[in-house]
Amino acid sequence: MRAFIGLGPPDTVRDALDGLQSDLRVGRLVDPENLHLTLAFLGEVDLPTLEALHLDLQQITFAPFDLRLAGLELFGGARPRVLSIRGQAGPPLRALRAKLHSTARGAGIDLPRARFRPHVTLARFRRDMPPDDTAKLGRFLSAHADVALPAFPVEAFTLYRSHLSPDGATYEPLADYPVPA
Ligand code: 2AM
Repeated sequence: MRAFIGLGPPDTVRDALDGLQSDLRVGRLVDPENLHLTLAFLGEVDLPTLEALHLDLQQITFAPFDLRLAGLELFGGARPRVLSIRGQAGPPLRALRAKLHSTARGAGIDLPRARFRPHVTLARFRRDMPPDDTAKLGRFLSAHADVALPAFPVEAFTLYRSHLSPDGATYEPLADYPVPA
């Protein structure tokens, strides 16, 4: 199955992102319950490997830290494909990601060494965006590019299964790994 490890924002942040998305009149919006920040994209993983990983993830400890989402970014150059909001890549977030990556590698999962660009994807766009939509997207960015949400505490990470469908992906939380009390 296709799986990844990520952070699900608290409801207050989901609501704020939902409010922001409702001003965006173009593209395919990510449903509020699917909003997340990916820490480790695992790709296709078989069940025994995922079960082994699950046991290893339960052993991970980290101190809770604050995360802030701020600033919109568009990917895809002249033909934007994705709109996301940036996560601040402070040392605690990087340290947690590094632990997750080494744990996943230890469980036999081959992770590509990509640069970490923490973000929450808000919407996806068709490559052939009509000019009207391009203009709407431009207006949305002028109004909201510098959005900054209140920081929230990260006290757990989540293992997700990704279900792909023609209507867009949905993400099913399989297990939460809270910091020990
Ligand atoms: P995206 O939001 O930028 O599309 C589930 O698909 C999650 O894993 C999404 O957050 C997605 O990022 C991310 N993802 C999908 N494919 C990926 C890949 N090849 N490398 C890194 N992250 C990926």
